[in-house]
Amino acid sequence: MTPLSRGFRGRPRRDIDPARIPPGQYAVDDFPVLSAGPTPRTPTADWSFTVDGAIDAAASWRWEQFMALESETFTVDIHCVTKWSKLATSWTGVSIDTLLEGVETSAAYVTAWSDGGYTTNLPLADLTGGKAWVVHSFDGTPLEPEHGGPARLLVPHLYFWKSAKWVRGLRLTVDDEPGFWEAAGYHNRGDPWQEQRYWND
Ligand SMILES: Nc1nc2c(c(=O)[nH]1)N[C@H]1C(S)=C(S)[C@@H](COP(=O)(O)O)O[C@H]1N2
Ligand SMILES: [Mo]
Repeated sequence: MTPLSRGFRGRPRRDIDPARIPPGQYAVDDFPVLSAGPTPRTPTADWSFTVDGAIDAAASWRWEQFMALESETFTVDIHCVTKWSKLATSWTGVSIDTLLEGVETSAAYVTAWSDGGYTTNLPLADLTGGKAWVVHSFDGTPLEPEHGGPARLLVPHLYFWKSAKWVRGLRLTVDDEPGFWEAAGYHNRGDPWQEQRYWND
């Protein structure tokens, strides 16, 4: 019998290491778009990124200033609460550690806010220590507006709703303030490995 080339039966799926798929998730090859409203289109000429709230001095970068910050290109897996995971996604952006350099704060929480009104809340500790970025490129090309361009938050170790698209700032808060989906019943933290999908999970 002629061995059947795998190529004749369609392209085999990328080898997927099951250990990289959190419980209840499945891997996808495409890149779904999930937006709660219309896609804002802020020209980079009008764009800025602000860190403010419970800190002594707010900081703000215009687009050119932001793009001049030290950036990193890195590969991570992302996990949406609607159960798709996308492995080995490549991004370029600025580490939150860089954006918070020199910031003294008693705040333990952060609200990320976006053009269009979206917000999401996170413990400050989930944004620091090399775990989160504001990214401007996906796969080596400028981030598409549908996926959050010109820039989005990326917090790959939490469900993807924490990765605010069209992000414009981080507000440091002393008290934890539920964001858009968190106030609507999604889990406050959203760790995919603990399946923290909804408020009581
Ligand atoms: N500003 C904003 N950010 C957002 C959302 C949104 O509706 N608005 N949706 C969130 C959700 S639920 C997911 S799964 C991801 C989807 O990102 P994608 O469209 O690039 O896949 O963005 C998150 N960030
Ligand atoms: Mo999502």
